[in-house]
Order: sequence, then structure tokens, then C-alpha cells
Amino acid sequence: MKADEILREFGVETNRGDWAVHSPVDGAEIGRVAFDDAASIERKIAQSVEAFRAWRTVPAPRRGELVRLLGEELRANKEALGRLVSLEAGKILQEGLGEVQEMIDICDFAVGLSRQLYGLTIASERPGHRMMETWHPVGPVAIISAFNFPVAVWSWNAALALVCGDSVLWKPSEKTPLTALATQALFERAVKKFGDAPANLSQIILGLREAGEALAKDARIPVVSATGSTRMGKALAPVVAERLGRSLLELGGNNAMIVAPSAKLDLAVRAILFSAVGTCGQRCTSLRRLFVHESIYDSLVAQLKSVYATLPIGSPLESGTLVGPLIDKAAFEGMEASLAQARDEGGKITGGGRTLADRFPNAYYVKPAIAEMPEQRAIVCHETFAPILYVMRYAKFEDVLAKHNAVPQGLSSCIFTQDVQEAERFVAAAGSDCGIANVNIGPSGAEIGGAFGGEKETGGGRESGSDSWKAYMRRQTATINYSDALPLAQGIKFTV
Ligand code: UN1
Repeated sequence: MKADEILREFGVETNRGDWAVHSPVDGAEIGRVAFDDAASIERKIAQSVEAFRAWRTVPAPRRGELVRLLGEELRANKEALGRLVSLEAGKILQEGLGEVQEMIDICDFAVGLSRQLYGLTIASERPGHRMMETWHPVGPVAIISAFNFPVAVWSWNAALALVCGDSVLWKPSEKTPLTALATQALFERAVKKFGDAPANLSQIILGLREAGEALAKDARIPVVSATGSTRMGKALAPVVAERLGRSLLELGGNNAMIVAPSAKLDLAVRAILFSAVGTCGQRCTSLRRLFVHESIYDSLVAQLKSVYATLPIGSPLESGTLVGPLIDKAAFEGMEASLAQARDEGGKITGGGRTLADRFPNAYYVKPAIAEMPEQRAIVCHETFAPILYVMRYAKFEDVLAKHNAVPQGLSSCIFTQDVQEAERFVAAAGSDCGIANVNIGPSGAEIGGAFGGEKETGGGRESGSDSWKAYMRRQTATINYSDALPLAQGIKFTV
């Protein structure tokens, strides 16, 4: 099915407005949308506040029911939405479907959570007093998402925010507005089945940087959750901080794998491939740095090169393809520039460069590159959103751990080893400094059950599982005096 047919099925009109959306698959225009202007953004924020005021008083388990219905819509439309993700973001169909599955999973998680927004009961030091902690809805939540996970990232935030009693305002990437509109259509179907949800509980704001800035600036939006580049996060965070708002940032990663002498190499190779060339290297969890022990370096790198030489690169819609296109020309130029810099810094490059230009003159397919680096030079410390794998050799575990942590980003990490001591040290306090640390698993493809996010320039935010929901609520400590006296805390005497 073509994009316009799928969108019609969702009831989304694609010929409105003058922003043209191009498919990275072949560069063809697949729809037009209209951007919001300052007035419509203002109106939507005001409507979101109103929706929040009503939604916060709906019991949380009932709010969960809406998210359950959304999950059902997603299940019923997984195929169509997954295909649309492939068409608009260029990831292979398997990954497009995987992304929708991630949405379904977080909906299930959030439904269970809607009965578990637990607070504490705290022992009071005063007689006849009870102290408790309650989690209350916080307000409209802005969700700014990137092109590479055009729908899943919204769902990690929205499913939680909705059961937490918040309304949501979604600004998707201008590169992927169509999947956002299709998702919104599914949400509206769920609302209809739900019956009495307030209007405008979830809204979409389309636009460029200024639209995101308008959300970041607005004090009526207590939480701004943003996924994207570190550069974007560094521009946005001060704007939210200026009004002392809460930002939840999921920014760049520069994820590494250490392959130790005892590693099961067949597993390591498969993990390297999925995480380094999957999604054409455009996940924030993509594998970018590979540290291989000197005793196995030559054989592992030779194996990798031979697999890289026969990678099925092509249309993400065709079965058998493992590597689809880059999102656009700018991404291709970024890859070229990084490879040139790697070469200048002493790297030996295998692969790289454009391919399939005859078949797809308006799209950007590339050969994934392996860059063997003499050291962890400047380019290796920089995140390039493309399939470049920097490979380096190591001798001592202590040294490689230090190098592993010596980059500005701190999202995901992993080690392949059968040595229990190395594995434990990697996940211990002085081990990997990342938000995600895996043993015998690649750095990408995290499950929704854990908290997702990372440290340092990755921004510190946590989304998805565990207790990430707390970021979408306000915590209230309430103390109740059921005695006839008024004892003061800390035993202070203050009587007239
Ligand atoms: C992202 O690239 O923005 O762990 C998120 C993973 C996915 C999410 C990636 N579950 O690779």
C-alpha cells in the first residue's frame, strides 16, 4: 500500500498546507501538511490546560481504560502504521512493526500502572499525626519527538502522561508529521470508544524549531519531554529552565561495545550488525564505538568486513533488506564529513559512500562504514547519525573501561564476555557510566519495562518503564493531625 492509501484508511487528509513531506525510500512527495502558527499554538495550549483540568479528576484506573483502548487500536492497525513508519522514516518493515509493538507494549504497561501510582505512608514524629505522599497530575505535557522513532517515543511519554492525569501536546519532527497524524487518528478513535474524555486531551502541533520553542517557553506546560540531538537539547533546556519548568531530555548517544577475549564471537557479530547498521545507524542507541581485545581483533574485524561487504541494502519495504536509506541529503553529507575527518585523524575506512543512486536518484542509500581508528580521536567522540562504526583495539580491561567512559554522551553501552568478573565490573559503580549497560546484548533495542535514557550530554531524562511515570506527576507530602494537640516538629516549644 502507498502512503496516501494508508493515510486515507486512517482518515488523514494529506493535501493540506504547503509543507511537503518526502519519503526517504525514493524521495517522492507523500503528503502535504500545514504548520501551526503562533495563534493556533496559543489556542492549543489553552485547550490543553482545559482538558487537563477535567482529566485530572477522572480516577486513574479509568484513565487507564483510555490507554487500553489506544493499545487495541494500535494492535488492530499495527501493519498499516508500521508500513507508514517505513515509508516516512525509511526504516525496514520489521523495524517499523517493532516500533508499533513498542507502542502496544507501553500501553499495556501504562494500563497496569494506572492502578499502581503508589505513594508512601511515612511515620510521623508527632503523636496523632499521619504523613503521606500523594502523586497528583501535573499539567499539560509537551512531547517533542525526532524522526527516527516517529511514533514510539510519543507513546512512551503519552501513555504514561495520560494515565498520570495529564494532557499532551505533541510536536513531531517536521520530517515525519504523517505518522503523527495517523497516530492521532487512532487516539481519537480510542477517545470515541471511551465516551466521556475531555476534548483536546492529545493534540498535535506541527512546525519547525519555533513551534518547539513556543512550547518550551510556556509556563502553562510544566513538563517538556524532548528527544533529539544534543544540540537541540542544549538550546531547549535553558528556555525551560528560565521559567523553572521541568525538562525530560533524551539526547545523543555514542554507544560502545567491548568485546573481551572470552566473548562468544558469533553472538557479538550478530549484535554488532543489528546495532551498528540496523535503522541505518539512526537510533540514539546505535552502536558507534567498538573496542576489541587485541587477541581477537584481527579475526573479528575480518569477519565484520566480510559481512559488511554483502549487506542487503535497499528499499526498506522489500523483504530481505536489512539496511534502508538515510533520512535525507543532510544526513548523507554529515556521514561523508565524518568519514573524511576520521580519515584525517588516522582512520582506515572500509565501506561508506552512496549506493543505489541509479535506482533511487532522490534518496540517500549508503554503504555502512567501518573506521579502524588508532585512538579514540575527536571524531569518535562525536555522534554522527549514520552507520559508521569506529573500531579500536585494547589490551587491558581498566584502560578500555576508561576509554569507554571518555566521551561526552552516556546513553547505552555493552560488553561481550563470559568472564563474570568483567561482566560485574562493567555494571558496577565504577563501570559503565551510561543509563543503559548490557552484558552479551547489543546497546540498541531496549525493552520498554526499564527506564530509558542516559547521563551527561544524553540529558539525564528517563522515559518508559520502571518509575519514569513520576516525571509526569507532582509529588505532594500531606500531614494530617487527628489529635487534640498541636505538637510541633523537631520538638519546638512555641506557646503564648
Ligand atoms: C531512539 O533511538 O530514539 O533501545 C530510541 C532502542 C529503542 C529505542 C531507541 N527501544 O533502540
